[in-house]
Amino acid sequence: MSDSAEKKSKKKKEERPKSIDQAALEMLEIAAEEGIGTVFSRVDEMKACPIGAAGSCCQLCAMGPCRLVGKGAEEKTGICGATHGTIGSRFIVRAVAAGVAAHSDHGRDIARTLLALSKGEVQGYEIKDPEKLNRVAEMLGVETEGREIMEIAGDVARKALDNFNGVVEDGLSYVARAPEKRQELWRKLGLVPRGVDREVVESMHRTHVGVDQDVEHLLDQALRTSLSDGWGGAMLATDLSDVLFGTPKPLVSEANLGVLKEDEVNILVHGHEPTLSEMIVAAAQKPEMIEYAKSKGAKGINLAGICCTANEVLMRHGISPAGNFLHQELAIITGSVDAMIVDVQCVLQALSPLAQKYHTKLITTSPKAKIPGAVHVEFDEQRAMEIAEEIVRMGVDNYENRGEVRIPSQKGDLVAGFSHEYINYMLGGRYRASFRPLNDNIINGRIQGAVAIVGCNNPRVTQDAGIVYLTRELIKRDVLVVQTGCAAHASGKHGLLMPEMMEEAGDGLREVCEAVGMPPVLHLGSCVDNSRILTVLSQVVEEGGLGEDISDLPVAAICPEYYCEKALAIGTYAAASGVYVVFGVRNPVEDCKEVVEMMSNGWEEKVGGQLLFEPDYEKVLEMVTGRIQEKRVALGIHEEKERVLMDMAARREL
Ligand code: NFS
Repeated sequence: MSDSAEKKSKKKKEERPKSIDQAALEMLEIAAEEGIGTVFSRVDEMKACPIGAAGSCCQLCAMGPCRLVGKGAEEKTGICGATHGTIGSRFIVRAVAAGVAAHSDHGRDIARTLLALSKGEVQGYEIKDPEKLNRVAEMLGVETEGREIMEIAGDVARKALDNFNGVVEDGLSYVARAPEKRQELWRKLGLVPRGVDREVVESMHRTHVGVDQDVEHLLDQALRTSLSDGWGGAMLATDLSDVLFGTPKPLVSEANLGVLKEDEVNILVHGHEPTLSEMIVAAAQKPEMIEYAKSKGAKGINLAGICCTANEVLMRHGISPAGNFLHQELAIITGSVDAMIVDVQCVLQALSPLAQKYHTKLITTSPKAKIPGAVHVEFDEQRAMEIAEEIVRMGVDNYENRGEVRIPSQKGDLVAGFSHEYINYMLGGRYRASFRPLNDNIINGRIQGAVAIVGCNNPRVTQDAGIVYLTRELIKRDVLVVQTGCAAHASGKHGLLMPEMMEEAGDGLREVCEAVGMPPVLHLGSCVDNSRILTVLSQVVEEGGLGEDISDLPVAAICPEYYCEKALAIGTYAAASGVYVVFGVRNPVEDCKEVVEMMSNGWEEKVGGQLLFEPDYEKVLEMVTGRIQEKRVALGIHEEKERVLMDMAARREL
């Protein structure tokens, strides 16, 4: 690169805003003044390796690492003979397997908690949604008639564990929740997962050097493994969490660092699993604990969340999310976080040295995850409440050690808590809960289609920018948006989850939102709750009038700011379920042309879905709206209907 070109590109990099969130920008200024590094500054110091970034590096064995670069790179192979295609597919299979393992291990632990509860071996848990337990039992083939609730719970948990262990004939139980046609397709293609663990193990085996070397065959394994997450591990995690902790219903809350309180003990739950955070919620609300906080000079205890744990406790208790993935360090820099309790996933190792610079107590709790420098208080369901109280007390005790506190004022109002059950009820009413009104409004064109905007933040792109831009543009075009994970956090911070957003929606979507009383952007929960979206899609197909399979629906999914393997697992199971999926940031296998071709056109032909990568958000918008229109044409519902404003009768009909 010439000097001037280099200067230009440097300038360009400097010009890119780190975030569109004012709270983040304020905290970053403070961090810079104090010479504190964050993920935002480290990303500038660490140039991504361009060889690895595009999928041209294989480091699976000690003959390498091999780099397929330079003149004639496309024709080059690794020392073993592995082509770009093999290297890229192995990367995808392994990333999917890791993502599936993460979600599914989370699901397995919830199943184990349910089993322990059924045997009376845990403290503080109960079955909060017995009706859902019965519905799940039915799905899993567990007898409910005339049986005690704990007997049913025990069998449901065992059957769930069988799904993980692969002790299921004919594949995973929840495959039966998919539309008939989809199930047939999966069976025909041999894509029905045979057990979560089995698929993850086989993925690791097949990608070991010297085993599977065929792009299509390898990527079929990525599809099947991912399905064991979407229609297995994650779906069980969601359903069993609802059984244990309650099925979400809409509630109001606030999001962003502004939810932290200057005069209360701030305790942040961060990570993913709701088992401990549920207990922390209960412990922090105990009158004796609040009294204890008062005895230390605080006005009370303020619980808030980061990342997907935040979504779990938001959805069920209205606990405020303090921020998404890129906010975890910024929260500590406010100087107001007395304890940050983490379990698994998306927890930056940098938190530990950072917490030591401030007064924050960083507490690890999972038997699976320790961080040097953090205090480890291991979680154990048998003493769940005792441990939760111990942890809350640690936060309270730390209140008096605070130094300077600088909490940004920004926070957004939000509505969250849209489970698929609630959406059904909201649309159809208590006595005739159904997706009919949604289908009808898609057919008549008031709603053009639906798009899921999900997933992470990534410091390589401006925080929240893609999520917020695409959400706004889509609702303007009469596209209903559903969200989960850090994307939902972003929308919450920026006020996009409020019913008032219908003002920004297109006329058609706005009419429907007004009639039903729902926001045009629905928060469906944490990342494992993407499984709720699969359930909604299946029910919409079942309702009729929009084709026979998920791949017939005018829908798409976007993960604009992805960073982790879990996101790739989710994107892959969505594609395997027939959804058109676009990721932002960059294509991790860009140099592997065969792989890119297979995941786009190949998968379109095979499973009716695709997994694409496009960093330009305007192009992403074009791509997904184009897809929606294509599907409307295929369904024969594309003709512009004469716009008739809804009268009272039509509203009543809704
Ligand atoms: Ni999911 Fe990404 Fe992490 Fe949750 Fe946030 S980063 S893939 S959204 S917290 S898992």
